[in-house]
Amino acid sequence: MAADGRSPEARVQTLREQIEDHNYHYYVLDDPIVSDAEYDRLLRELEDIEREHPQLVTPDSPTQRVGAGPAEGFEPVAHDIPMLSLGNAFSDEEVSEFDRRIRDQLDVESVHYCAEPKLDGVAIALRYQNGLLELAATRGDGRTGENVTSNVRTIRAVPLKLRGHNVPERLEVRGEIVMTRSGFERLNARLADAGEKTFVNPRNAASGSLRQLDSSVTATRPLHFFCYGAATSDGLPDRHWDILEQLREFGIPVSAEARRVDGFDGLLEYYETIGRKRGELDYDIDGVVYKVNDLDQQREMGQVSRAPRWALAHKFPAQEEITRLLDIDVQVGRTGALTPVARLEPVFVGGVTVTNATLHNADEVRRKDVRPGDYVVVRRAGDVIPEVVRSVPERRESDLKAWAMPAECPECGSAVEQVEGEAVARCTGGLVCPAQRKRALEHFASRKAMDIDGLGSRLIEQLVDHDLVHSPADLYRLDHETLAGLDRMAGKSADNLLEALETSKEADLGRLLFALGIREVGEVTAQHLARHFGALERLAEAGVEELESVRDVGPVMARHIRAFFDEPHNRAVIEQLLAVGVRYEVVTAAEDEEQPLAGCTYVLTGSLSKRTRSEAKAALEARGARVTGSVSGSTTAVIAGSEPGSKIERAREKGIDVLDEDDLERLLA
Ligand code: 9MJ
Repeated sequence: MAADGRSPEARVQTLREQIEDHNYHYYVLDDPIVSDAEYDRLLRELEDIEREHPQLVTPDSPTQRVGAGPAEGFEPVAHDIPMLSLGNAFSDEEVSEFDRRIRDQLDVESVHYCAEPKLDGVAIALRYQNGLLELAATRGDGRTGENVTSNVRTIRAVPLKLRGHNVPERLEVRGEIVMTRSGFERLNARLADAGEKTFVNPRNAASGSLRQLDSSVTATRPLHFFCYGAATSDGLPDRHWDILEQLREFGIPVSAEARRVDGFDGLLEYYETIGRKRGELDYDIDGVVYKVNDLDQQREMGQVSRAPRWALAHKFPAQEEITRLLDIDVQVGRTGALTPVARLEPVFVGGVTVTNATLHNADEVRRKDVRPGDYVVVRRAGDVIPEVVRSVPERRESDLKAWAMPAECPECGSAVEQVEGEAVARCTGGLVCPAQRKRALEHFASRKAMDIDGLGSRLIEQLVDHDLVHSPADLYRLDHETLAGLDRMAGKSADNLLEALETSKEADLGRLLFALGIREVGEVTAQHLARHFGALERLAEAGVEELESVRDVGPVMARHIRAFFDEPHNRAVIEQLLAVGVRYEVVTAAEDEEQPLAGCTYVLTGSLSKRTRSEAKAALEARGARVTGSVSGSTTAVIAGSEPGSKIERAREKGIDVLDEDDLERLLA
């Protein structure tokens, strides 16, 4: 008997259904309903029972994903229906031409399309017979691929058995095996630790993992699968979109970003939307794919050589390019952290011309073996700052000297210190260092700190270089004449800046604390500190123990805060700020009264228009609420933006309130 007193057969059956259901929620609905630990417990229980009763093991059991040990090679597989390639477009004109051709040939006013992200992975065909995974084959040349079934069986996103009752007897789905970016980073870190060769990008990692001769190695790789269609529509609906929906119901993951769109304008709008989202996705895409939605219309369009005339890949500008590294400079940050910065031969990447890219820290330069004079791979993904990914040593022309962090700060000549166990090197000059002073002033004036409009980095550069400003308090002593005499400043802009400075004197304690630039103290923690202490003097006197009792403050931050106020120079800056007229309202109310949402727990889903999800989270937390990722009995309400996930349904099932964006704004107000 199994643990619950039922027969092992029955328990095995229940466990398999539960595990498959969790896979479905995780991979298809992208909305897990159990923790990883709970999932592992179920899987272990199933393994235990199957070990004791080997006759109960079936090929579609979730335990059969561990891989099988080394194979000789991969058998060729002929594709009954060839795997097509896609025509490419790199400009709006080419897309317009595509749409026009279809309208002409079909003799219609406007075309209904289905648009999908173009995943940058390994194309794969999966054959299901009576709902069971029978064969997985790579694309190969489109006619003949390789049998990679034992490897693909280890990928949890690929169902071994389809769900539902109307599964066709034979079904071949097609899609892309990808490695998530986060999984790729973890895998490379693991390989590097083990002294093994790392992968260049997630696509190579996915391909290398899928082509492992030992499927038990593939089983350890963070691979994912997204389906984008079926080989034939036998037994399926007659629109591409409906087919995708149907495949989802069979338990096959389909990208959540697929949409129905109309006409040329719809195509371009989709391209722009996904382009903006590209950086947030956890998998690489290199464009979007447009497909005529109606299958009859697809058949009427037909194909040229190997590419269908009813589909088009609209490519994004490349996110990675190779260029020459001219030199490595060192940039000094607000807290003295030194960042090596690559000076590059200009290169067009990710849609802009890049001349500088970060190298993060000296360890990274060493690990990537990047030397001035090298050719390097530069990556710019979305709005993320460009970075040097690696060097291309094959193109190194002669012996190049390895780079090292200078022993002295390039800006002020102070000693550079490398703290044991920390990756960053720091200038020890503090506010003597003009670079640190500039960064500190930029931070002080920034939007989330004192929000001093018109005080940008160019102006700060001049103010420090001309010795006009040493500390933030000096900003409030500037006069019209001095400001108007600076480069790019005139009477009007000087007036505006003086007015902005005057306004900023009415400070909010949280912002003022954030503006002071205490190490590790971000805007949210600064608000927590403000609420807890109410006045600067009280915070300045607080011991480490009391500091640690404040929300989000750990021992390291508590020490940084204490050290900040123990430094006489910092005390002097605060006194000067108060002396020049910076004031804030002393908060005396008890913490809970100040936290109107204390005790409430919210779940956010979908996209918001007025703020990002993380801004909404921070705003709720600043008012005392908790924000969690999944709906549970303790959830107060689910806040849903546009295109929410299935969390809404779960909330409705549990009778939990669902709020919209306007409700959220009212809540915060
Ligand atoms: C990718 N790579 O994401 C197709 N693809 O359709 C999508 N590839 C495709 N569709 C027909 N989303 C041939 C290839």
